Amino acid sequence: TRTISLHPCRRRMLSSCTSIEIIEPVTSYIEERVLVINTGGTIGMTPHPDGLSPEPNAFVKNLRKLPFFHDEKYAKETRLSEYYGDETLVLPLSKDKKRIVYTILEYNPLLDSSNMTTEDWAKIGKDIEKNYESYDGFVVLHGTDTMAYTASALSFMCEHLGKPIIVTGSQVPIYEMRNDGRDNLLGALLIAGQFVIPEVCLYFYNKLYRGNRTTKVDTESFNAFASPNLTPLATAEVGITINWDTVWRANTTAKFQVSPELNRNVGLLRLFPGITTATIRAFLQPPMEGVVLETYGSGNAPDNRDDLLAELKEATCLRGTVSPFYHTGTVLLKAGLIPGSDMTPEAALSKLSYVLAKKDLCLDAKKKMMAQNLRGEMSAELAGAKLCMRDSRFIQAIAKFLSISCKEELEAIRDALTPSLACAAAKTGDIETLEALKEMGSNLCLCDYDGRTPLHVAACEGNHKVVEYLLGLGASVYAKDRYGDTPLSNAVRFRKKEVVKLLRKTGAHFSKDELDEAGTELCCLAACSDLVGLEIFRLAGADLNKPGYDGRTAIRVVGSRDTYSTFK
Ligand code: ASN
Repeated sequence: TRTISLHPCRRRMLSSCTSIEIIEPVTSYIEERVLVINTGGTIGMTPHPDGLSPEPNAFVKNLRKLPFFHDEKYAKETRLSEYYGDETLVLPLSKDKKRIVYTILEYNPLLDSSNMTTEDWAKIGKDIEKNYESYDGFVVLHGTDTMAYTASALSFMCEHLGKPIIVTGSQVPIYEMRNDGRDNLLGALLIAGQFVIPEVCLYFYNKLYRGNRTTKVDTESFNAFASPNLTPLATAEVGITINWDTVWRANTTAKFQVSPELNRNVGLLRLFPGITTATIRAFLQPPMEGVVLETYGSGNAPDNRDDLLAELKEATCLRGTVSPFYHTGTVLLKAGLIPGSDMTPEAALSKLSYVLAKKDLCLDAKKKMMAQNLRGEMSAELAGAKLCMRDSRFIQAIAKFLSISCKEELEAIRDALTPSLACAAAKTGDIETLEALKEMGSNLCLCDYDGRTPLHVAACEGNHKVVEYLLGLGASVYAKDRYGDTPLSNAVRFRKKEVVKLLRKTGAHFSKDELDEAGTELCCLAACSDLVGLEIFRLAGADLNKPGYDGRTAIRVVGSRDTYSTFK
């Protein structure tokens, strides 16, 4: 075991202070960093003569005064502001013994979400991209009126996402005595800082939803959002329970990137009895490039309105929900419309906007993309991975031994045992067993009792094939074990060059702390002429010019010209 967490510069700052007693209690916690982007919304509004409006430069100051949003004692002891600036606060220690250090980036002007446009979505996306490697998770404070649109749009713009982005806000300003803002912000911070849920989510009234599945349903209740076609990803009651089987993962080995371009020539047309051809024709006129058509029931439209169908045939549209049970449903498919499955109108519209902005795709490719499930925005066919006693003699034997037979108990055994079994299989490179565990319904991205995932183990072993296989299933490169180690730091420690390369390609990176600490480690390696070690650190993203604790760089330590030229 090693002591981790505090930033080395802060550790050094602390060790230079005279009172030694204060150093001990604060050095053994893992700090997680969250960036809070404050775009506005009711959560930070104050009353003005014309009604509620956002209050600039007040949010951090006010949170600083609330003990459950800022632990002043810890901040002082660890010189938090000195290191990260005045916009950074720290939550009290979480139940899991983690410190969530969060920095607030306030937009100017702060906006009521009714005033937001696609440009604001792009700005949020770009700010996340700019800060992606410096934080473990992101919280976006936002007004509720258009929150479901923003969450949907961000989910498409953020490609190959590996970290949580949680959009939240409130119905009542955080400054009022009775409000929902405190619970919403606190819940979002705790989830973003402690769980690697690689999705754009929306957190409201103790529930974490997939952002592109939500819609605002109530202006009066604290329970303002619903996710009609998908159960929540997590619930925050006495404890926070994550529904890991529902979590969507980008199963690629590509790096995170934001695609901020959106096409604004899109529209949402709701069919209603008696709608005229003239209305439809006017709606479909240029510059309109894409339309989401909200139909009746399970995707039906009148089948006795040739005039209307003729207008629609002219266009390329998307249908809200589809099940071609009725003749009134099949007519739309025949008219060339793309079925929208169970997408919300918000998701369908922002997806259309995102897809139409892809300049390098032809119309057919765009149509194909619209019909694909890109970010879990529509229901996919179930893989049929259900636990069945017949499937595993091992689980069956344990179940028999423990005299249990009901499905829930079996699933509990499966969930308790399979992470360890999967880690063991990853160690020996046994993809067949991993495959069998997956078929049994096990989630190979989950961690064992020590927070270690099969990807950590495969990275230690340098098992390239297993690493590739697990990444293909969406295993997270950002998972941290109980010592704060990621698969990348494991691969570096055990010098698995090819695995380091693959993890880097997938977007893995050293944390800011690791990068700062690397200076000293590099000097030690240089002092022992350990070229392989230096090369691994370079491949993992460390800067060979980073000075160590005494200000010297590894290159200076090496001294020899030959070695120097290898790393220049
Ligand atoms: N009008 C506010 C907004 O969307 C509503 C809210 O945040 N509750 O910004």
